[in-house]
Amino acid sequence: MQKNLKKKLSWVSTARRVVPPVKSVKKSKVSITKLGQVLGNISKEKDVQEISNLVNGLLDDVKGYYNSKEAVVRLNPDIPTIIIPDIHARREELLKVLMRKDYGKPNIESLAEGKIQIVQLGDLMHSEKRPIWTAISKEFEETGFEGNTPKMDEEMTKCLAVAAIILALKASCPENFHILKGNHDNITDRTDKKHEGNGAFMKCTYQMTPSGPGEGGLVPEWIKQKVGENFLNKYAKWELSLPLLAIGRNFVTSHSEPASAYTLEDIQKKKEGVAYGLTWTDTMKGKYTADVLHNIFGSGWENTGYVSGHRHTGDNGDTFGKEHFLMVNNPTDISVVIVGVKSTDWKTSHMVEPVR
Ligand SMILES: [Mn+2]
Repeated sequence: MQKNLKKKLSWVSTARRVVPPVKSVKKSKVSITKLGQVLGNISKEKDVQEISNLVNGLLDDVKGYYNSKEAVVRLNPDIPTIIIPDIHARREELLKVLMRKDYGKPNIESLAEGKIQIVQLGDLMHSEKRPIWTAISKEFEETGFEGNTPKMDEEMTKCLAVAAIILALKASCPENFHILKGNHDNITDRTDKKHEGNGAFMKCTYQMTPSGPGEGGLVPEWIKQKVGENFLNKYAKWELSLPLLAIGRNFVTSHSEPASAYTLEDIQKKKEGVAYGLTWTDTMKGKYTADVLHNIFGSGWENTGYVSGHRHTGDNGDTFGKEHFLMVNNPTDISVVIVGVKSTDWKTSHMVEPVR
């Protein structure tokens, strides 16, 4: 690996020049074409070492934008918002969202020009396809992830590419691009429900390897072998610094629906259980969403809406018959929620768009 390191690092430094360090970036000076090219390269890149180096550098670039005590993002009320729910390693689908022209030009260009903002609801990793994890579990049983691991390399290339795209967007457009923590944003597969909101998981692996690690545990095993423990800990620290909720002009959004009638203060102070209750909540069909909207918007809450991802829905999301709650997480294509600024009424200001 050492002999190729110089060559690999030169690729990274080229990419890093194109996605400039955040401190020198001004919105108007971001080269959109070049940013687009870098994102295109990331989407095709196959070399795990190069991508992890890129992610490693980008984690440094975004450091100044995160403070683990800030759980709430206040969005710009004057520009439209695109909400992108769970990604789960779907890098091509994510790029389709960025290249779509919802406001006359590619969304990534509108984003960098400050004309729109994007909120991504977390869950970057773990493909949600059982056959992939069956093959990876077998690979782990046979190799312990030492030597060649083509199946897990393929999965992790996609996961790390998604992370690189998200981090590059944050580094280039820090004021207009936001990511909230999802329950899968737990790269070490830790369990600390009370404070971190983290829980270990296996969704696609349990039937195959009842005794082995789930996909949550396979990821850190692979990273320790192929990338290193420093990277693992650095990435985990970033995940824990992610905010939990974003407040727009007439909506709020979090990874999962709220598990309780949280107040703004509960969320801002990350009171015990809040991180878990905004990232892991199983389908309660919007039981507490109206309470949270009321707590945040006061008497005007009836014109507002709550958007979450997390549980699978069809193309157009699911309202469970509730006007003020929209759950969107289309497991095939990514469906996005677009909230315009022409109307102040939630019902007429948003739409759900499957991206194909
Ligand atoms: Mn989730």
